[in-house]
Amino acid sequence: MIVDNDSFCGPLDTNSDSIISLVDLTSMLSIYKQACNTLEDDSTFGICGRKDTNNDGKISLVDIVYLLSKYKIANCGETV
Ligand SMILES: [Ca+2]
Ligand SMILES: [Ca+2]
Repeated sequence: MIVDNDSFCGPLDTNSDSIISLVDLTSMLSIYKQACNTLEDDSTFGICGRKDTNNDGKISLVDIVYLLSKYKIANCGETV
């Protein structure tokens, strides 16, 4: 899938505080069902990873369910 614009999906943790909260959920919902560019460097996403969690070039229910599975879990459950 080729997306011919600069609409990056971005990081799951949009405000980079290492925890998924309402602000991050709101950010994801704002691009729900939209195509977005997944060609970003993984290292730019932080500990919680990318918004497009299954890397299919769009934000769908799968990605939202993933976000909710990490909701309010410190460092997205990763060991730091
Ligand atoms: Ca956050
Ligand atoms: Ca996706």
